Amino acid sequence: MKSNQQQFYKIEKNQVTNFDAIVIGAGFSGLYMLHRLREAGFSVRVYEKGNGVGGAWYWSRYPGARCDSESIYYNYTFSEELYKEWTWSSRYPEQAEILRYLNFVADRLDLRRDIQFNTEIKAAHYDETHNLWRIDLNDGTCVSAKYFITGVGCLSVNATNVPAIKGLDRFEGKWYHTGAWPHEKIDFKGKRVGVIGTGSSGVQAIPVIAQKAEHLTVFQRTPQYTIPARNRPLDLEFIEKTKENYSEIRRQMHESFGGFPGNRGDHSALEEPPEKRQSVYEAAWEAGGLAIRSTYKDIMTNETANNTVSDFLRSKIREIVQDPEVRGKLMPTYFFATKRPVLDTNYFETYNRKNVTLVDLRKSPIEEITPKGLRTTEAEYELDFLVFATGYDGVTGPLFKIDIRGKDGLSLKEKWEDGAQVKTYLGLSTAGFPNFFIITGPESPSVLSNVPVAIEQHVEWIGDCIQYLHDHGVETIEAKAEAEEAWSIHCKEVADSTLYTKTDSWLTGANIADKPRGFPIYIGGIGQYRQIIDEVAAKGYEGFSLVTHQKTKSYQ
Ligand code: N01
Repeated sequence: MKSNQQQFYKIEKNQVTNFDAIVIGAGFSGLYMLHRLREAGFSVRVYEKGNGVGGAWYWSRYPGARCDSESIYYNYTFSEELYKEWTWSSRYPEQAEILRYLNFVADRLDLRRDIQFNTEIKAAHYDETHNLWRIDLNDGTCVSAKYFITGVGCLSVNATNVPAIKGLDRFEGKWYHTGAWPHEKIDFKGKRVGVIGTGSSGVQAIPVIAQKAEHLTVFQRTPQYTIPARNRPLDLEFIEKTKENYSEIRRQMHESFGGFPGNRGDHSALEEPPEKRQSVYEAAWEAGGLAIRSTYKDIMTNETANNTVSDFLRSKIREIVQDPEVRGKLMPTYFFATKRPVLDTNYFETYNRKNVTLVDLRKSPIEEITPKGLRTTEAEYELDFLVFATGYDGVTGPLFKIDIRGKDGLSLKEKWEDGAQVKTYLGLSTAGFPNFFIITGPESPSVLSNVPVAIEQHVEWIGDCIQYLHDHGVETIEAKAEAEEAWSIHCKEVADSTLYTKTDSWLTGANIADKPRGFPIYIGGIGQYRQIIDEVAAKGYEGFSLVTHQKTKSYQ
């Protein structure tokens, strides 16, 4: 089904219905996947629910939304030209700027002509007779493709977590979820606002809303460690230097542990004299950002080592927050960074404001949402606006929103949920689902790395794989069950050798009732992961079944 090299389809709605590849989502993943396959001459169609490109950055427009990867690393690196044409304005890019960047990429690479916006993929079923994926869209259209590729990401608007709290339907005020924020401006001026949740989204939104609202009530279930972002404008000299060093920066990003250049600590926090360790943590706190996590090699693997940095961060909360009772409520107890670490701008300082109240939900849980506000076991809080910063059904949630079925009608949800464990081969594919690829899928580095780097790895691997299949006359590629079993065991062993699995979080699935617990992220490092997947490809896609020259009926 391969089209001529460089010959692109002009696609009008309903005109062409069979493609070499169909991709879901026009975020970082889908845009690059489209470009990569189209450049190789394949016909590709991207379906996107939103009315524009951007993926999560199209939807997450909440106040204060900003990425916590530094901007100069939060972009594509596959094209030197593209890299050099774009200039970030500040150390951490705000949501609107990331959206502008992705629009710039879409325009620059002329991607929109192969993206159908305002369209959701409802179902994708593998048709074994024709070796095709049949895909149902929300407008009733059915399309098909040889390859089906998801670029839905791990955190999607389709999988926002709005807790089932009694009474929400009777609330007379307005409510919003941070991950599905309205596109029109919400004016908090003079309003009584409640925010539930103190993860990355809540920590960013709370200080900004507090500046506008008449009164802000924060409903906190788990206190959070956060580190100052120390955001600042980037100066021209720095930007020019970055652009000059493009090749070296790209190399370091791709070979590193987390997708960022920079060294990781090579010795134990416990080998360091306490005064020296304190000064290392102070320097990291002053510099801002996530580097504190990498100051010593055992912060994420040794409880005592982790306690040294957790204690340090608690001491900072004590220094910043004035009211002793509020300070007590804000003191986190879990191992630092075993929930996804968070960066902030004036988060703890916000609790010194007179118009901010902190409610400790562990002491007084939510009973119900009332027409006028929210009632805990201790009090009722009257609210005009209620903001759910309550996160997502992460990693598998976005995939399970689509009825994906492989061979013998097996559904992805049934396979992974009934087996009580996600199983993938390399986080890229799963047995029983031929010609199906998952960009930043479960059991790949994804959300515990600098995500655009993880995306580039996957897109390039998938692009090369599809080219290989075409060149070698391969009809189908499918992960072998034993290869995926071994990969899943390996991922689990790596996770269990760290402290991550000791804390309940959205990473373990603990935030969603009845979700099977696990840790579906490969945390062996992005550089190491690249070596593994590249070696698999170099060995002719070891661990996959490749079927060639199979007679298939053409699909009408
Ligand atoms: O969601 P979260 P998020 N009652 O799941 C609480 C990425 N991201 O949207 O910890 C009361 O982290 C929950 O409490 P607890 C990033 O990967 C990146 O903030 O479960 N509270 C927690 O406090 C991030 O990790 C950026 O006890 C409830 C909060 O809600 C991921 O998205 C910015 C509750 C949810 O925190 C998700 O972050 C934003 C309930 N029923 C997001 N249910 C940047 O790059 C949940 N909570 C900066």
